[in-house]
Amino acid sequence: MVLIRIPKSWQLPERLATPESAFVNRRRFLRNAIAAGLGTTILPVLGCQDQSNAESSVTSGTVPLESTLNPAFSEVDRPVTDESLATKYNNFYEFGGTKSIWEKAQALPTDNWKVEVSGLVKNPRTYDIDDLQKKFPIEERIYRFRCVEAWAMTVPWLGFPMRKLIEDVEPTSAAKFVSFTSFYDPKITPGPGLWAANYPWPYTEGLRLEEMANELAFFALGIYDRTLPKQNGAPIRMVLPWKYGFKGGKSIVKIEFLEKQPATFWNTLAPNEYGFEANVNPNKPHPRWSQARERIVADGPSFNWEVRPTLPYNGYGEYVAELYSS
Ligand SMILES: Nc1nc2c(c(=O)[nH]1)N[C@H]1C(S)=C(S)[C@@H](COP(=O)(O)O)O[C@H]1N2
Ligand SMILES: [Mo]
Repeated sequence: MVLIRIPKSWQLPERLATPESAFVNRRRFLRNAIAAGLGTTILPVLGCQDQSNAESSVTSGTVPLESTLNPAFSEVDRPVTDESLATKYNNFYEFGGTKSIWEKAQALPTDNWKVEVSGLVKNPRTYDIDDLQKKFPIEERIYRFRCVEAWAMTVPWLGFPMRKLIEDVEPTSAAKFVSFTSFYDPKITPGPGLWAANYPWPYTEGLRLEEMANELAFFALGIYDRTLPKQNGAPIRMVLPWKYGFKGGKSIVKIEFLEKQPATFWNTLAPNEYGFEANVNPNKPHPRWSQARERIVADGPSFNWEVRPTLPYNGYGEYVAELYSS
């Protein structure tokens, strides 16, 4: 089959404006520093900072990743989010409780990563990331992405369907649920601070086995034609586009096939706010806010972001509604 690749919005030349705006800001800062009489002393210091910034950019440690665009998921009803937004506006509580954690997340040690798959399977295995890349053809899928906080993005993910991993490890007939555990090391992942001292680390998520076997359920190894940036959950994270974003655990180290429904992070902390199922549903408000609408993450203050009606199952009902018919 021949795939004709249409350049995506984020590949078009106007994207080149992003580094330029960073440069303009730096110049403005320099001008202000000089106006404040700091010019001579601050200049050499700035030179050093420039270098360290280059070493820890939003895409530090990423490399290009080849993929084939899956024609079933080549576009959605809205533009792809700018890479510079998707890589700088994150939730990753291991590194803090704000959206601005991308620099702190650079501390995540991703070399020699292992993913242990165990529990009720015929072939328990420990994969490294190269194994996964070689074993499973890497597809690109453009999915809508909806956080329970009522903001949304559109992300070009690179990875493989979770179903491929199921076929490889062969769950036994006793397996009904799957638990997914994220990287955790209190020396490296400090969490959001003292107010969150009781958080049930490590971050865990869970699915019913049939949910994991659904066509949409995806393991991402990359975004925007490169391997995953650390703040986005390098080197492997879950993507479940019909569920709220918190179901998609980042930086997965362990996958366990189980008989019983596992405990999960947000559900343990606040069961009345974050259910185990957590399907996107405009008619089921969060106890503290409506889910009828969502805001599309964009440059500038959030009150200026486009507001759209929330779609049932985030627009993926044709794939997943039958999982919830009984
Ligand atoms: N390990 C871990 N995974 C996580 C989170 C987290 O805090 N820790 N946050 C979740 C939430 S609430 C969302 S919305 C998405 C955010 O993914 P992004 O930063 O790539 O947009 O990651 C999810 N996965
Ligand atoms: Mo979220």
